[in-house]
Amino acid sequence: MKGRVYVALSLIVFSMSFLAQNMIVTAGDQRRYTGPTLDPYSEIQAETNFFNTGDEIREKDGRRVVSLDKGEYFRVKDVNFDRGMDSMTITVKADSPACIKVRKDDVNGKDLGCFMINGTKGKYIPYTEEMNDIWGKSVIYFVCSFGSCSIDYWKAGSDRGSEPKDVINPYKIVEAETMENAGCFVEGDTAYAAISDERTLVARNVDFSEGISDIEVITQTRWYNTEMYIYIDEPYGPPFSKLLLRSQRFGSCIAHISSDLTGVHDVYFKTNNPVDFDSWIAYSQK
Ligand SMILES: [Ca+2]
Ligand SMILES: [Ca+2]
Repeated sequence: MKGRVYVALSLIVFSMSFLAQNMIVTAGDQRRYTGPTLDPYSEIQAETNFFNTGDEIREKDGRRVVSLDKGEYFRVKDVNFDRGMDSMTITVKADSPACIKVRKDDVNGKDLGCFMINGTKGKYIPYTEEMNDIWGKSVIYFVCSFGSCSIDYWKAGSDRGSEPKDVINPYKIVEAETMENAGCFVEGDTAYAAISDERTLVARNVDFSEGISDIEVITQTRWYNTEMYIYIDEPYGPPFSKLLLRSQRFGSCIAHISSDLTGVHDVYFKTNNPVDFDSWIAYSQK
């Protein structure tokens, strides 16, 4: 019972701190409505996080911080990087050298950048570093990879203003022949791309802000045991999804996806045999 009360209280405290942050609620186009998000271009308190293996502590001056030792991290989700990112500032204290890595999607995910912190002599000091770009509603991790430190708050920097990035909407049909490296062939009314073990296709800057539950492809192939492999951001390593293609005439094949993928990514398609690839579409998690 005590545990339950604690969880309920934590949720209330968390919801309140989330609300106190720079929350944006986007109305307008209902299809694009993705719920409340955090504005990373204003200060976000480190203690506003969705998971934390470090300790949340209150300093003598009243500030609340997240204290991380080597290997510990905290996760922040629903961060709306709608202006991208080129730098980040964290306000941090360390008694000896420490390193904080900022990663996307996963605690072991791609590095966006890294802060090398010297001893700060008991003070909280802002550190700014260049960051790799990230777009759209995303999940990021702050990982302490060396030493120990305490983070008070953080803020992303972008000098691009609010011009929207040219992104692909995967929740509408994406014609395969419009992707990079596709080539364009026509059979009857269908324009399609050629894909094979030697020809990888890529759709860049695909905005998965609404998550992904399934992916559907329209293909045809004369080859048996033909598989399509889908990769995110890099065309190697374990595939994000795999589909068995059976249609000899243009037809549909759907794969269920169990992943928390969100944000903007490059999507690579490969097959083990020659395939005519008409189009694909993703289904959101709603
Ligand atoms: Ca704080
Ligand atoms: Ca097509």
